[in-house]
Amino acid sequence: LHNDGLKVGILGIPFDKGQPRIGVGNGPRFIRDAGLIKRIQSIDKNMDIKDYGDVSYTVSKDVSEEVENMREYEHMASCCREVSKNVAKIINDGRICLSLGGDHSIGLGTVDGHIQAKSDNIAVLWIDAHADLNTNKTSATGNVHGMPMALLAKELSDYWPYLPGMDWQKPMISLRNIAYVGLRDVDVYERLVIDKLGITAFGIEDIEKYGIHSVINMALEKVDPYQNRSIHVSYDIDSLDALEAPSTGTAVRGGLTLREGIHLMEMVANTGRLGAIDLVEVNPSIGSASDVRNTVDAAIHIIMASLGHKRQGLRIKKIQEMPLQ
Ligand code: 6HN
Ligand code: MN
Ligand code: MN
Ligand code: MN
Repeated sequence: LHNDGLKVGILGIPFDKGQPRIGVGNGPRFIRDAGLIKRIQSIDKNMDIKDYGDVSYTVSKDVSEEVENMREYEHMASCCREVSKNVAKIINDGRICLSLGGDHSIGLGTVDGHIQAKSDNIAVLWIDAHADLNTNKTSATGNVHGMPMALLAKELSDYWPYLPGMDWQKPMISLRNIAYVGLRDVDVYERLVIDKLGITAFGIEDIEKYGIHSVINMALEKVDPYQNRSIHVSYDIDSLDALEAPSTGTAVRGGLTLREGIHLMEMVANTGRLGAIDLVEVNPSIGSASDVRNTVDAAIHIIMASLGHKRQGLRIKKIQEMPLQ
């Protein structure tokens, strides 16, 4: 069958200090408790799935300084260092790394770990209502979950002050190898940077105009033109419409449908080059019990599509595999 031999490693990252709302740290537990592993295994009984548990960290001394307008900087820096090591290890174990957030500041660590494991040869799809491209100078909130892309981008490294305890975070990615999909709530300086640096960015109006299928083909063509890079999908659940995924801290109406989210993940799965997925910003403390159920279930559908689940049903290749004889 198509996904025979797929190997997956799951990493929980119960980090919530990149934004002010409590609860997002419980995302990994809720997603696991909704039967994540069983449901992934149902895609293919031969899939090799290993749960690496949750990342833990302590704030180390060399990160104890404050950085202006970055709330809980020392926690983010310390946590992401551990995240990066763990993600690199899982990928080096030959597995697709599935990271469960946590808020989106952990994307700094997951992308860094992927870069380390694949010696720079990665391409990033950042699926989000937001660009997460603020520096500490441009951010109106000081919330570091709005900053990971700006921390990762080579082209923006001169726009940061010295960041204590972040020397591990190198090398960084070129903005040529990242694309946004789903943007619809972009801050004024983020827009300026996207336009000035020519970042590939498909807003929700582009999806309206071209459809999700063409948008993903165009995005992959841009970030991975020779089709040889390991693909990292950083999936912020708030890319989905607030009606599809209400339990998230910065929900925005008018977003992707779950169908579009699933389809884009199916397309990435079909490349055969998926290296890592982040599923972030599920906050079980927001909304009613059924809001939480819907949001967690949407997250699991997105994950399953990325790991080869087919809505049309699996096609059996050889007649000998037929169970009904
Ligand atoms: N996220 N642009 C806003 C900020 O605070 O910088 C919102 C960021 C949201 C981040 O959803 O991952
Ligand atoms: Mn602090
Ligand atoms: Mn985000
Ligand atoms: Mn977002």
